[in-house]
Amino acid sequence: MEEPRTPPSLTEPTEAHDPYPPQPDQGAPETVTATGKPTGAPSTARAQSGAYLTTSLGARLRDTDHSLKAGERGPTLLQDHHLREKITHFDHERIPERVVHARGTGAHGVFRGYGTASSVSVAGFLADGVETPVFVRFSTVLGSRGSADTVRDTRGFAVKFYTDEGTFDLVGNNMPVFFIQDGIKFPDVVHAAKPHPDREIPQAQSAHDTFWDFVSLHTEAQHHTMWNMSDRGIQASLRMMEGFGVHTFRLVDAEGGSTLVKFHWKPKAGVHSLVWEEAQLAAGGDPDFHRRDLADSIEAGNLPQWELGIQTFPDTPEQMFEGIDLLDPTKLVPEELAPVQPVGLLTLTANPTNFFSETEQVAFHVGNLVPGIDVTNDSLLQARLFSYVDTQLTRLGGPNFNQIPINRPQAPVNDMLRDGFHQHAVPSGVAPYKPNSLDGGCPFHAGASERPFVEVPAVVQESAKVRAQARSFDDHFSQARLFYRSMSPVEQDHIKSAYAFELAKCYEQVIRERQLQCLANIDEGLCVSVAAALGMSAPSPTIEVADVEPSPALSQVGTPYPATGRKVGIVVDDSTDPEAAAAVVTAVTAYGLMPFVIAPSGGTVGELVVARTYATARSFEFDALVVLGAAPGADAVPGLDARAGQPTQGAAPVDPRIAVMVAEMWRHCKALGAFDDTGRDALTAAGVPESGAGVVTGADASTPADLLGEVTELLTLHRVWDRFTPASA
Ligand code: HDD
Repeated sequence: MEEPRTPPSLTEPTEAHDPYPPQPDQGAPETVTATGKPTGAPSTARAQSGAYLTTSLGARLRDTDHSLKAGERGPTLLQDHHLREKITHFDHERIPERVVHARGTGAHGVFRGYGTASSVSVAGFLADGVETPVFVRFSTVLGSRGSADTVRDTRGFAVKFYTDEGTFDLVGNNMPVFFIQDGIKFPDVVHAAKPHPDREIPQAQSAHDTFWDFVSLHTEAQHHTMWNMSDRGIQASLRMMEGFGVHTFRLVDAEGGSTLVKFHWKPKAGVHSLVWEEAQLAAGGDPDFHRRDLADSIEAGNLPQWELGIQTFPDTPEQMFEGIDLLDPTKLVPEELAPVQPVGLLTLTANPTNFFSETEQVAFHVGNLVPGIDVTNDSLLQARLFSYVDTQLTRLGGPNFNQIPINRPQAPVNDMLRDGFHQHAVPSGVAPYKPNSLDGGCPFHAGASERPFVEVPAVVQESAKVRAQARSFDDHFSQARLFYRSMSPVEQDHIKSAYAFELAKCYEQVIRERQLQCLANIDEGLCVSVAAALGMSAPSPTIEVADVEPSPALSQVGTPYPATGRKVGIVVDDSTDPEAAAAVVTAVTAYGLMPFVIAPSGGTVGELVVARTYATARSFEFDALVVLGAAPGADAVPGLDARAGQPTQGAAPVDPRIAVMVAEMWRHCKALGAFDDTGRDALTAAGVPESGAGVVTGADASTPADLLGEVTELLTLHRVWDRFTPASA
């Protein structure tokens, strides 16, 4: 009998069936909001149909594994259309990555207006109960498409609202201020922050000479740089990140009256960050840390939510508020002076079906406005109004990028734009011009009752053409001081360490000296600490900077948030009772937390599926850790990691990887729980005191509710802050 060429268990299934539908959490194209509107790309955008492999034009293929050859060992024939089509298409699969914000991840969702903004804006999607589909893309700024998620950087927070009145894009960041006051400086700051042009290093970070060269010379960047050096530069999760429209925008009411506003996104899960060591570990251990967290949370039904809020200011000719120039994007308005008023709720509901088609091809533009929302003269914003369409012409290959499924509006479209590369529409009629009689005058101008977009008729002062900025933009330091002095001691310590780290990575002494001078102007104590860490002397301030009232709302520490959706690692070993492990998982889930069973090897523990093995788990993945048992796995290498504490005499041996994990969780001030002697042994091996802050021990894992209750309580504050000993204490 002839031998099979491959073992039967390795053969492909042969039963013909239609393409698999999207996974439940990817249902975007066919998902509808509560009011029945489709979200995201329309279902007609689905690429595949039928059970059989075909050419791009539908001819069925019987083989895609062998090219057409003149004999089994002969040369390949030019006539092989399938070979040529397959390779040609592959050769052109990549498009240019975004010039900034190249690394990103997206999700579909829905926005529901509260109606609270209706007195200041006629925008339909802000009206009470109106549901609007959205697509959100989060990003880092500096790194390439394949760079790590947890680098120290600003994060993009771009939201596309597919409203009935056209598409509105709110293209913001996770920081409320920007490096520059005028968009003409954008190429400068980006060139300085991107990798050095000669060696193209470092990737995705600001810890290098050209960045610090620029920001220490161009001092209006100091405020944004302070945010980057703070914990805001290393956010714990995209779900736990604030968003800001940065610029001052205008809202327009039914009478045509306008109000100046700043947009804020407030995460329901709270605003939380990593610590620097976690960020560094994650960048190597899981470069996809943030995108995985977002997708996993949505898939688990733990849907991320943000409230959209506005700070409002009278639209006076001066456009100043409490001495702050509202057109200066390097300044924020403290929430204590202008409270953020909630106007709607964003919920992310579905992962993209296809990363490239949706997340990569989505094209945002600050000029995508709807009736009721308009721009101001902020010169940073004005330059952006040009840049976002322009950049898509190269990135997406022509002027028809709004016809790509993810960019298609959900409002009816009747434009007179025609032809161009990648034209997908088949417009009817013969008169794409106005006025016309041949198409019966269609399309018509919308009258006042048809809710057209109307620009605010703001008066432009008569003045000479100048290349200059108003004097009110000259203060570059007082708000950097405001931010620093609003931080808790532990957050201030993190800022000092971040400056010390980044400047120590610079090679040029003159750049360090200049940045220390900037820090002296911002806060002398900060400057002294950073200088000491660099082994340099601290300069004295050179200018007088206004003293500022701290804004407690800027601090991330101290406000409790629901612990829902936090990740708890549950460490078991081969001797753990599966029923006790199941009881712990049940309790974790009952508290609204996400359980991850960590076992010596893969497979199952009783009925539980092992989420991580001792080899694949690392501390940065979990917000809290609960240990039931941690005896060495069969693949453990004794003394694998020198940082693991040695077991004390008489204690049972603990797997060195778990000892490292417990020690890291302790160092990173995360909640720790241990059951029975077997769990306590892991604490001992890691050098963690049982009586330490945020350490909870329990006698019996089969009744875990109390212990998990305490862990949940600890998680509401994100970290066990008491464990940090601020240097300034
Ligand atoms: Fe920008 C992308 C946010 C200033 C030019 N920007 C981009 C993205 C975000 C921001 C979130 C990614 C969008 C996506 O996910 O596709 N940008 C900001 C914010 C700014 C800002 C909050 C200041 C307040 N940007 C800014 C200026 C310019 C640009 C001043 C140019 C004059 N930005 C671009 C761009 C990008 C972009 C080159 C690259 C990819 C894209 O637009 O679509 O046009």
